[in-house]
Amino acid sequence: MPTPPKDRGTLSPRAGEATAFVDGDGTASCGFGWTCLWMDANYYGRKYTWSDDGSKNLGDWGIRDMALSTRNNNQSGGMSLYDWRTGMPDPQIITGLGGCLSNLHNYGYPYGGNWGDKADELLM
Ligand SMILES: [Ca+2]
Repeated sequence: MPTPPKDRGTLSPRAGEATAFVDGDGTASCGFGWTCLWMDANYYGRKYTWSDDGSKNLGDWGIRDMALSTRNNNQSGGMSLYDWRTGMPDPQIITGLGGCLSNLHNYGYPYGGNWGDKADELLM
């Protein structure tokens, strides 16, 4: 499994931030100022939320290669998911401000296949 690129994925879990998860209820609910990931498509499965901008190594939360739905309700800017590749550019998929992606299986991956269960890093 590729390791984090230099100076990326440096923000570790903090108290009060995404240290617990809830089960998604099938709606893209994500509070203002927050960015949310669900482990199943269509906003089901375990839901993780973050409010602090920065780069997060999803492995620190035990959810590397697991995300399937996204919602970006942060206060400003896009949210990127990265798949770390060794010796190749790291592909990214962006969820625009106020936007959501219901099923990453539906988004083509640059090296073939789709984005389902690939994200290693969240940058917000
Ligand atoms: Ca990956």
